[in-house]
Amino acid sequence: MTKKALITGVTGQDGSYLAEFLLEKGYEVHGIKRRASLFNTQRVDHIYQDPHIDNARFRLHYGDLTDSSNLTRILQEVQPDEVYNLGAQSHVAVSFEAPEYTADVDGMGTLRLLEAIRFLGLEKKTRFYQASTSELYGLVQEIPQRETTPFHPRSPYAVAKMYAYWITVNYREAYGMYACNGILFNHESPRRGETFVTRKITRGLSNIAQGLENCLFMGNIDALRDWGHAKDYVRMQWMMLQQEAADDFVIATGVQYSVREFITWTAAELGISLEFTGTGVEEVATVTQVTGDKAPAVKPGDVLMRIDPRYFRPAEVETLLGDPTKAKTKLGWVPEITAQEMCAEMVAHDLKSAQRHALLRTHGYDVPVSLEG
Ligand code: NDP
Ligand code: GDR
Repeated sequence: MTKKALITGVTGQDGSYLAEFLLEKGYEVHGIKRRASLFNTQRVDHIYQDPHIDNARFRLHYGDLTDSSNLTRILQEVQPDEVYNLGAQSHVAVSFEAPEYTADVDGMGTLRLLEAIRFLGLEKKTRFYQASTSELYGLVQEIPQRETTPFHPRSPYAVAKMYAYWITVNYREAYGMYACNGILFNHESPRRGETFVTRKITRGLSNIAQGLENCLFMGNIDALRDWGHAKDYVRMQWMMLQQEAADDFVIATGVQYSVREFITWTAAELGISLEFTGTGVEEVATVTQVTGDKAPAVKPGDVLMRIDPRYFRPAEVETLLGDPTKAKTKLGWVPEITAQEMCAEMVAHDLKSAQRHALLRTHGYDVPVSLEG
């Protein structure tokens, strides 16, 4: 029997990698996509299958985590063996701007999905994965953070995700559902949203290297994160649903770097050496040397990065470092891609895009950088 999976957030970074992964495993994959004025399916276009052909194994459904009736109807139609709840307003800084919406989608949305599963009598058939987050640890109580570390969320996003975490545990305990939390630390890729810090850096510096932008404006570059690759992390999401009993797991690499280090790696990938001088909001990164041919628009003395306090958050998570021992020992999961390798892959992707854009510009086709992708 072909297994069926339903993914919320299929148009996002993780949703696209997970859909690919499950299709390779032979699953029939259903994804929930929000209605938008643009297609917004760039991350899954390469696996799209025309629904008119026989045996199409990838299908998209219009839906939204704020709409119970819609979730119930899709679940009833699909009758999935596995549900992966990846849909969320996932930007921490944006959650301070839109706290109520974030609570509705990230917190209540999880409840709506669990309740729809129960209402349809699928609670013994359907396994449920909840995209929990290292942001739950916020103001960290223990280093490194593990499954037993107390939570102290520091943003409306993290507080909403805390509700989602506990309602998942509650449905497991109350109704015997196979429901798991993956407490995932930051994971990135060339498909990462452009406003998250790693992608902002790889894309921004690649654009600067090609003369499309002048300077990168950053927030707290002292922040420390445990960065992994999204491909490694979606594999683990699936593994968590294949166990005998449902459980919660920290997914992390166990290695931590600063945002400043990520800027340095990115610049190095482009053949640029940087020197950081000044402190606080006065800190700048200046070019000391350029080698190779990847950054023709950059020369020594250029200031490539400045601090803009508008990227500071009302409450910051300064440091996160995960302990993935439980995932390694119980599930045999080991991340295969290092943060530096991931950075190189992201730069290669963004540089190619910047070079294409620069070429178009040279020939008089001035597409806005934001639309060129
Ligand atoms: P993305 O922001 O790339 O994707 C989020 C997805 O959720 C998109 O498909 C988005 O749709 C969808 N979505 C947003 N609002 C709604 C809504 N109201 N109803 C239905 N779908 C909605 O996030 P990631 O792929 O990076 O992360 C996946 C999940 O994992 C998220 O829940 C995130 O909070 C969580 N997480 C992520 C980590 C990371 O480092 N990446 C770490 C820990 C947890 P659209 O394309 O239309 O915007
Ligand atoms: P985070 O990721 O908040 O950890 O949430 P993000 O990449 O946005 O920030 C990481 C750290 O970098 C600092 N920072 C900046 N961040 C952004 N976005 N833009 C900047 O200019 C900038 N300058 C410095 C931030 O202050 C922060 O400390 C991500 C999301 O994917 C969540 O959904 C997920 O739950 C967590 O990771 C784990």
